[in-house]
Amino acid sequence: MTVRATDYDAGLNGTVFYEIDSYGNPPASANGKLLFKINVNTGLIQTSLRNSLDREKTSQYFLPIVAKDRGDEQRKTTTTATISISDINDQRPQFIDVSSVNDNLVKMMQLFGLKSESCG
Ligand SMILES: [Ca+2]
Ligand SMILES: [Ca+2]
Repeated sequence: MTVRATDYDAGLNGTVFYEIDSYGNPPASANGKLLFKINVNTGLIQTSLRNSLDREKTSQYFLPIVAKDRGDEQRKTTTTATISISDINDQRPQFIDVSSVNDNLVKMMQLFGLKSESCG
């Protein structure tokens, strides 16, 4: 994923670079390391830690990004990139508790049995 910002000023005043906005509470791991990094020049967003993302735990992240120019009186704009984690097939099918399903079936059959007795 790549973010782009344009700046119509000339020269350094219009030269844009990108940073993760540390004031915007960017997503981090339990030990405080940022989960994402951004290429200063291209705006390319990548994960910074291997195997740190799990769609089954968090399927979406909001990454605060700031674009700055290199002018003397630097101007900047912040935005939030929404990052959706795509699924990998890392889970096996799991049976839900079979015995309790049977229990419920038995209870339901008993209920129906009672009803038909009281009707007839
Ligand atoms: Ca500018
Ligand atoms: Ca999965």
